[in-house]
Amino acid sequence: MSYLELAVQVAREFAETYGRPPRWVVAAPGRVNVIGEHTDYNDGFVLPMAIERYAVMAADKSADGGDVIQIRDASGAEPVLIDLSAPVKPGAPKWGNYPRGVIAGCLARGINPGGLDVLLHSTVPLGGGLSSSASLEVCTATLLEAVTGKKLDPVEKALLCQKAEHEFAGVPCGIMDQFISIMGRENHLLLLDCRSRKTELVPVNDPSVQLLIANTNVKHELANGEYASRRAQCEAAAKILGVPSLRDATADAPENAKGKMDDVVFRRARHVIGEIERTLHAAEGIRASNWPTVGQLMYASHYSLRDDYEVSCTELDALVEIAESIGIKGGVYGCRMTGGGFGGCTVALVKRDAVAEIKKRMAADYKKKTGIDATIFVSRPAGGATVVKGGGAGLITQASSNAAGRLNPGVVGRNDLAFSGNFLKRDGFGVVAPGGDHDAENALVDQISTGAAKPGGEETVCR
Ligand code: GAF
Repeated sequence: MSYLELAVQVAREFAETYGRPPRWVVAAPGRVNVIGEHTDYNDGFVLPMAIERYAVMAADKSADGGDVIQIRDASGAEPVLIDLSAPVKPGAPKWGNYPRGVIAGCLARGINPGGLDVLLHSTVPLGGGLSSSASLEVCTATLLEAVTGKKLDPVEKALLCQKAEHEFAGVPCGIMDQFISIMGRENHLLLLDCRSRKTELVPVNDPSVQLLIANTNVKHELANGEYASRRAQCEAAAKILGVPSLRDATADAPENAKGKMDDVVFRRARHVIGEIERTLHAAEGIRASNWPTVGQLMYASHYSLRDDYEVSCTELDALVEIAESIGIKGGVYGCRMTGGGFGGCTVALVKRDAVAEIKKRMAADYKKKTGIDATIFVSRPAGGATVVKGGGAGLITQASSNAAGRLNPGVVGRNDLAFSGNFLKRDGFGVVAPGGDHDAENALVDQISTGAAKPGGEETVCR
């Protein structure tokens, strides 16, 4: 489902819940990290993309005019109530700590939306390593921007969301997830230098490949404590090597200092230093559409995460082994675990025309090996957080120009159809672009009707 279709659905759910239509609808995507794992908090490089799975919030000013933000969740989780007349602190229910932390950060910057009635609906799988928490944080910050009309600088916004996760959810995460949820761009990966925070968009427009995400549907409990301990081990390694962070260490530094560090710290450092190198090589490989090389780097990343960093698990390893046994002949260039680890998802680089067969094989073999049903889907690189309704003309117009821009290389999908004024009007979204410029949408609809462009089905169609 495109974010527009999802937004329309969530707007309806809001109306069912609160008895009136929402004034604002915003969406923020989850992400899959193609390579560069556990490098962000070592000042290294990461190469994620936003995915077509979103946290969406529909909202209106609170019906009673009070100072409470109430967030209901479409899945029926316990609602969150945040009273803005008192200091905002962590509390119950736990999932509310992500929005609470973001709201506290916004209030500290003078971004005060007043009381709100909010409905949240997320299609980012929880605990799947696809950044359900970061998408929730970024979605909250985007909502507050839309309501108050005060726009945060994107880097400041990412750091505010990261701080919420550190201080309200107690997870000492890096900056990758929040950055990509904000700065994702359709059909691009984001090469992020986590030290300078400089970003480079790396286009992925070869229609012969796709990224296939497979959810193990397991999440091992130790994840949070282990994450913090990895971070501490990296800091210990950097200290022993006499560098500000592992980003600054040379490839042979851990080997040369082996006598000074225990084996675990040595292997953690070896992973991070090697992974930073692999990420830069993979970006080069993607720029050159050198898919076999990118695939090999993905496998190397997985083995290093499994053996040196020890954040994989039998279920993730099973999926990677299955992918490897399918091999390039069967359409798989490479595969690795993605995200923090201890469960969650793998990401595979695959040939587009082999996707259906690969999905079938991975699902069947995984079930045979583990007894668990995997959830497997493709996603093209999606755009970052968006105000779908109520934010003025800007974003929807920008989205439609992107769609129109994409017509020349000839990529048209279901998302693009959603930009047609008809779709939006039919679903009561006629006001999304008040006074906005619909030329790009009209051009798209014209091209579709004359056959110059083809709308897709579930998947993007490439010509
Ligand atoms: C989690 C964290 F939130 C990220 O910052 C990153 O460290 C990732 O694990 C591992 O690469 O998603």
